[in-house]
Amino acid sequence: MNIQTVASKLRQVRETNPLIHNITNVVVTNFTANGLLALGASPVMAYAKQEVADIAKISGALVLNIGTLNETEIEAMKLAGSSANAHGVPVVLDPVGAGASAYRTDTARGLLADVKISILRGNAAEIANVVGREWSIKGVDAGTSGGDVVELAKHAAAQLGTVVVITGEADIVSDGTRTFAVRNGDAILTRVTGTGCLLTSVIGAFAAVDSDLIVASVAALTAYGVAAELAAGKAAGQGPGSFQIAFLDQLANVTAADIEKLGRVERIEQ
Ligand code: ATP
Ligand code: TZP
Ligand code: MG
Ligand code: MG
Repeated sequence: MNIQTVASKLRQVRETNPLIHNITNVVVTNFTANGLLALGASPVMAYAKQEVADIAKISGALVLNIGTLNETEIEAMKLAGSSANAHGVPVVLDPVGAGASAYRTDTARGLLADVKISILRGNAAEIANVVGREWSIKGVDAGTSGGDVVELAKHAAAQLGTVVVITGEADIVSDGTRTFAVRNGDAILTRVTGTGCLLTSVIGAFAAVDSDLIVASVAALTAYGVAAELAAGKAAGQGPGSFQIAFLDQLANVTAADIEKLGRVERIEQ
């Protein structure tokens, strides 16, 4: 996968303007919709069990996010997921806070059991807890325990039969066989809530335009990380509030040429 291929996926998202069906949490709903619009995708948030199957089947991707979960929403996620599966629509899952409570861990595992998930995206603690490994977590934020994130991504992908994306200072993508690291982004992303959740939906937008889910994930992470770096430059010396606005602007303004110049993608051979 060369950087030109990675960069070309951003153009494809903007040309295609894919509809992304999100069943997400109440914290990040508006930010996610605005982020997808800025990038060049078309968001829809739809939760009612009476309609989720219809919306999922006409979408380019379905994104499930358990950030503020409840029974009604989980039921809707399963209905939407089964419709997406039946119609060949990729499903991306963000297991927000898995490991922080048994309910979150069990729900994430239940969704993986009942719905064919194409891509699972979380921080290291969430992914570790989904596959039954010890890893400390503080609410919805990754804990501090160090560990081999590359090994974890490969193990989780092989165990679950999905592409796994683990984010942090470096982002790791693996299907259990092919593994890549993306080293873009800025630490100020950790000071704005929902930057992980929006990223999961952005991965959905790229999965809508490329059925190679490794390429889609790497391209999404690179575009997102480069946009964040450009935004951090624009908002330098200010704070997370200014960064959040600058970041939405850069999701709209980042170009394929920026990605070719600034993208840091590495294949991991081990
Ligand atoms: P957490 O709740 O642990 O913050 P999250 O769901 O918000 O998890 P992150 O891991 O923060 O997800 O990933 C969101 C974005 O922030 C990704 O693009 C990731 O690359 C970026 N990111 C996270 N930490 C850093 C860091 N220290 N330096 C640069 N970019 C980072
Ligand atoms: N609480 C429940 S969901 C949520 C919070 C703070 C948002 C988490 O967003 P992210 O993208 O994982 O930082
Ligand atoms: Mg974060
Ligand atoms: Mg998160």
